[in-house]
Amino acid sequence: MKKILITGAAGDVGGHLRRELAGRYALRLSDIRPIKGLAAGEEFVGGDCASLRDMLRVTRDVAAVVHLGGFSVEGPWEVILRANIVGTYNVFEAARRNGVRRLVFATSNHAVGFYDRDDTIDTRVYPKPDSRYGVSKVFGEALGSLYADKYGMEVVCMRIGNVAPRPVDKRRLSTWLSPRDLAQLVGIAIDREGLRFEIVYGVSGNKRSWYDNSNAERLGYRPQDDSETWAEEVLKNESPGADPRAERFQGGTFVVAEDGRDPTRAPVKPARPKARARTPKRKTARKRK
Ligand code: 15L
Repeated sequence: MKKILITGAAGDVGGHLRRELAGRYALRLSDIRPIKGLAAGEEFVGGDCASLRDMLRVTRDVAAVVHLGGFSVEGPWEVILRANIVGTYNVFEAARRNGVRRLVFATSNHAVGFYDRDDTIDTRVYPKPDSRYGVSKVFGEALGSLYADKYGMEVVCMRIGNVAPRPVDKRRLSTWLSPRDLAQLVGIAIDREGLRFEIVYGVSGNKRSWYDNSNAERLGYRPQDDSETWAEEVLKNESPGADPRAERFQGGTFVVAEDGRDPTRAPVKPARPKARARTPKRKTARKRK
């Protein structure tokens, strides 16, 4: 059984992938956060993508890397720089030095989020990132191209839409990727012979898709799911968006977002401040008389 490294394995997409790929590959899971409750066939090797040293340790003796790690939404530049620019470089470079030929890079629909919702785009369009996060994904794709051409690595960049058990809103009816379609696409990206550099859209066979995913189909991808199954229910619950730019462009609220949370999710209630722990008074040493 091939041993596959998944970086960022503690995240949502990592969770789906672990479940779907169980029994197909031996999985080495890596994340900056610890992962408890390992299943059979899984091992955990902790590490921070921003450390080349960590990545050299983590990428040793694996057949392929699936790089999901990094910051997964818009964020401050310093955060994106460290986690996604430096982090992605380290993963590619460590894999190269350890002789790992195959790398699957989780890029994002936000690499092309400033295309209009009326456009249908294929994988050869010029990138139009909608955020600093999107720019970091374009960087990763460019790095993949360099490592393929210069060092002979085999790289598949998967512009993931939104992985979830079902589409959650109108925009996601066009970008949804079901967990089993995700697994099918990742399986192709790991196992298909004769790849050099490929970009594919990580989306299910959605009727409302904005993507011409013929490159993925050429590689053998046959999605089993279509968001249309949930369209009626999703549209019934959809409330009109506040910003016309977010409605116009494929990237949705990422085109206007500035801070470091998933802007497409409902606002999180601010946590109530915890009662301050009382610090015990320091005993002052009595002066000797
Ligand atoms: C992404 O790239 C994010 O990682 C994810 O959190 C979602 O926001 C997704 O895009 C999306 O566009 O729905």
